[in-house]
Amino acid sequence: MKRAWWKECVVYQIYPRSFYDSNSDGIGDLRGILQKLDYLKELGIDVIWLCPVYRSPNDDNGYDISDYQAIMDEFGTLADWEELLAEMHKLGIRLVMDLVVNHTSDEHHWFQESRKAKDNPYRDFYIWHPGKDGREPNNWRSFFGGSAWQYDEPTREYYLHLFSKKQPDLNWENPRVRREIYQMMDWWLQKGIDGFRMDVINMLSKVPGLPDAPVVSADRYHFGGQHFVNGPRLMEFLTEMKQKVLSRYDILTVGETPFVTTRDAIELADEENGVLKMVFQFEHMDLSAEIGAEVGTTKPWSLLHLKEVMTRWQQDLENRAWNSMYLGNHDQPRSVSQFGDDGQYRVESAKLLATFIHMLQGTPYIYQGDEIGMTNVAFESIEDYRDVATRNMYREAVEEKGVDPNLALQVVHAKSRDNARTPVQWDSGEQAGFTTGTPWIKVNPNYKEINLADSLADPDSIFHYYQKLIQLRRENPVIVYGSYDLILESHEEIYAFTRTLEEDRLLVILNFSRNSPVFHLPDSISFVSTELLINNYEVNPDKDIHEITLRPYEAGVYRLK
Ligand code: TEU
Ligand code: CA
Repeated sequence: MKRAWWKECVVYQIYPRSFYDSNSDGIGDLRGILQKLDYLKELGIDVIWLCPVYRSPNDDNGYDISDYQAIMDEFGTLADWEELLAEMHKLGIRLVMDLVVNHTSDEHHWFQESRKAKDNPYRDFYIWHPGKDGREPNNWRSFFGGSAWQYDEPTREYYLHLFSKKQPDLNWENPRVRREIYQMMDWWLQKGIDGFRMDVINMLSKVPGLPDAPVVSADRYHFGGQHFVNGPRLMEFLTEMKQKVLSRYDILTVGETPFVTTRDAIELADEENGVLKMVFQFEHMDLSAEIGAEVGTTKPWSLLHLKEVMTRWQQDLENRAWNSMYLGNHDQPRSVSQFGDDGQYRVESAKLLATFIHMLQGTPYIYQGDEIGMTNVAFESIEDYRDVATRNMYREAVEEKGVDPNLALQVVHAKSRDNARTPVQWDSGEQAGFTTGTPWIKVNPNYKEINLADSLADPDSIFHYYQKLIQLRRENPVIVYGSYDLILESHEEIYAFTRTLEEDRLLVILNFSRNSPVFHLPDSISFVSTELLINNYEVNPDKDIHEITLRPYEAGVYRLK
């Protein structure tokens, strides 16, 4: 594989609203991030992916943008942002900005114009259609519940919104839209940013005629992905974007690409001439949480499935394309709650999951708070939830489908995006040290046991374990570039694999269970001696690794010499 800084780096994702509040209004902000940069430097990360900080009415916490070239008032000013970027660069930390161009806010001036009249010059910036037989133009379901169409009185037509009705989809067929977007991207790049994370970038191109989705249930609206995921003109649009903007900068570009196969990913992030540097795909996440799933559905996952999916991605992309490694973000439940054990083995399993994402091929992404093992939250009332998707789906389930409210709330507890959006737990003081005001969303009540101050004081903490993993990755090219080989393929509790780069070989052993299975090294793997790189329990470094009785959620990495 070709060497590149964006393959070697570790990314830390910040959801600014919940990171740190510098002025007591209960909302995290840019100066809050500035104040915590030393902490991030100490953790050792190289890049920050900053979720949207642009002007927004916050229907979807910044993913509904009303001005791409202004900072959201609650977050600060453009001057604050510039200071943040300068300080980051001084510390050697790069900045990747979120790019949300599948849709804008309905309060963006383009949309304000667009909705006024059918002959408005901005009309074709969005996707408008007359109704069909007194109903929506087609049967597509919005990711956030209900129809993907909204009737708009002034012109008596519907506009398309794959997400909330305050997020109208842009019409990428219109060259003027594309030109405006490219100019805006260039404006940020000229300010010196180091890349873009591109929100639902594989949904830009819709199939002409916008055909109905297949009817799969008695519901009125259905998932229309086949008509807008990796649509007919997607590659053309992204090739143009690369040509006009991206190719002129040495940047990290990562496409958030739900529903892609490894083939799609290779096309998008091809090692030689891809339009993006890497994809951020969801197949492993979808094992336990269907994207856009309705309230009322939860899905158990199994280690064998996880292995199958991860292994396929590792193998198919090898020498061809680059991937992102993550187990949680701002749209997902907390990784330790979803893939580990957030009770008795919280610390062990959080370290195991960290080992997992750092030891695979791909760029690791740490979501804020995962480095201290923050967990899901279970608010007592739906009123405590803020996420538009959670609230819509709860309402739809309870009011329209008659789902028992307690059951619906249980699903919210397990799956709500707000699990990841409670404030970062800085210390054991009031409001977890996040704010001295009233936080926009409640803090997780477990902050007295789980917080950063305690993690920093404890040499054995999850934080220090992450620090060590990041350091190891920096020192060992085999972790970044080595090829992946699965061993013990059908073991139901142990996930083990090797990474090989020329003469250098690592063995990674992960016990994904609360039990104590025995690890037997396959005969095919031979070596003269071993060196222990990291383990989440005390171990004798000279231990014979041919047979190991693993402890619950034990994770270990050995060099085979
Ligand atoms: O997410 C895209 C996406 O597919 C998710 O909304 C997903 O459907 C949902 O989170 C299921 O859990 C991106 C952003 O990451 C998300 O925060 C935005 O809400 C969304 O796009 C719209 O911009
Ligand atoms: Ca604030």
